[in-house]
Amino acid sequence: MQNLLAVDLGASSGRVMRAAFNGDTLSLQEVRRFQNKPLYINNRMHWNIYSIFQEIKEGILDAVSSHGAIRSLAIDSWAVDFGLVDSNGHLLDLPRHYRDARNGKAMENVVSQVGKSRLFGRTGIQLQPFNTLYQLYAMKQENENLLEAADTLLLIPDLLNFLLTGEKYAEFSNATTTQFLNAESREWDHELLSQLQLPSRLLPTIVKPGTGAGLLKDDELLRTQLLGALEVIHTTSHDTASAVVSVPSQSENYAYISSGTWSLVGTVVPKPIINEKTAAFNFTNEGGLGNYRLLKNVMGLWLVQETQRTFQSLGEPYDIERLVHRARLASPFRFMFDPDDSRLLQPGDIPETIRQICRETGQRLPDNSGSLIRGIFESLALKYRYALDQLELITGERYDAIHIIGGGSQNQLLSQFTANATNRPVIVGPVEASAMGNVLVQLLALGEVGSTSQMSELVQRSVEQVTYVPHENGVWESAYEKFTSIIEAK
Ligand code: ADP
Ligand code: LRH
Repeated sequence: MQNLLAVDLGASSGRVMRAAFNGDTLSLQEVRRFQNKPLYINNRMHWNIYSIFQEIKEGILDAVSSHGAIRSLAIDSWAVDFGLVDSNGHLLDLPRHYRDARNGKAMENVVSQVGKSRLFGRTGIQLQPFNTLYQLYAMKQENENLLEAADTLLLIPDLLNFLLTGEKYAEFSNATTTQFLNAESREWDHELLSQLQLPSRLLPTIVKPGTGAGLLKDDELLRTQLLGALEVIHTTSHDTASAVVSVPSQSENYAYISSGTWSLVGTVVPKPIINEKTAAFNFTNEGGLGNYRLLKNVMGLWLVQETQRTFQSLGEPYDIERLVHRARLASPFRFMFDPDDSRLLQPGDIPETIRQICRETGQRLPDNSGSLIRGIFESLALKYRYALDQLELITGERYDAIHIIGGGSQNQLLSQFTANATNRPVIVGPVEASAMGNVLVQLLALGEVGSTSQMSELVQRSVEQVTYVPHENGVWESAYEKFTSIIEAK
């Protein structure tokens, strides 16, 4: 039996997972879970990276004390965000949170200088205000000193690897999400950056997922004898990349929804698809383990997380299971809205914004918490269908089943709605998809598995899968017609 550790950092929570691999199956146990909340300083929205680092270290110690020696460790996290390190290896400022309001304006400026089609054509990445490119541009406008003092830009998992090992690299899968990696050369796009007068001198060497990141050097951790020579590995360090590695499908002909704070709806393709359709639908091509994820970001369960925060501030702290239960009891299709309305991206009073959208579109308002949550789930499921239709138009394929993976795959009501809205069977699991994929790539790096098909066989042997069969097709078809007319009328 071998012990490996996956550190998986999502925008809503981080966890340290212990994986036990016996040569035939893989099981995951949560060793430590912690909330990941933005830290506001003078109205700027940051990530508390020091607190995250502390949690990771404590998680490693917890794992060693409960499970003994650990063979390797890898970190994956949400995409696009970064820290700057100076030439002495000191972190400059706390990384900014991708939902910080400053990015929208920066994207407008960059688009006006470079043009949408050149930006997409060179990178294959969808235009989203929070991409590293726009964040870097916003930083230059806001505080150029910081960029001048910096020596290296490290995305979150690369930064944490650096804090653990002293080594500075950029792992490929996450690097693609910056929107300044050239899709053709697979190297940093120096030309694009210099057009915007952004410093490409900050960018470290790109490494492939499944390669060594260095040995743990942290003195405090190494005082634990069992951590002798712990190898840190570059997994597919973008959490979505790791999640998709864990899809238990033998063929590559499937659609997935990686469901957590975001819902990433897509498929895998051998190389980026950069054409007029992908540009028009604003699909993205993110790098994976020997393939690309052609996908669309849908706003996801962020809508419910933020609604829970609003309820909490009103003294009504509902947990997700209770909300799903209430939604199940509410009446169907009271209202519907585009979950990707840009007003919903930033933290705020989401229930009120949804009511506002209902007023604008002449619909009934949600009449209680169950009805609000049901409308969110129905609108998400309908938006998944919308993205799936676009995906099929791009690839010319028909996907016979949809795999839902990640924390949101525990939401039985949303899984059923997704099956209904798409009229496809929905297969759910694994729940801890990013951690599972993270470990699979470690096993590949260690030579314990030899191919991606062996990896998905391993997941199939290790994880229980449940299938939801579509129901009420007629009702959902008419709901979808209404939905498309509402979201396309904007
Ligand atoms: P991320 O890593 O993007 O922060 P996760 O993959 O951890 O997100 O998914 C978090 C979401 O999963 C929660 O916001 C919640 O909606 C959903 N979830 C978690 N537990 C449950 C549950 N028991 N039942 C239904 N949904 C759940
Ligand atoms: C999901 C995710 C997603 C990105 C977003 C910033 O956690 O990594 O793939 O688009 O966060």
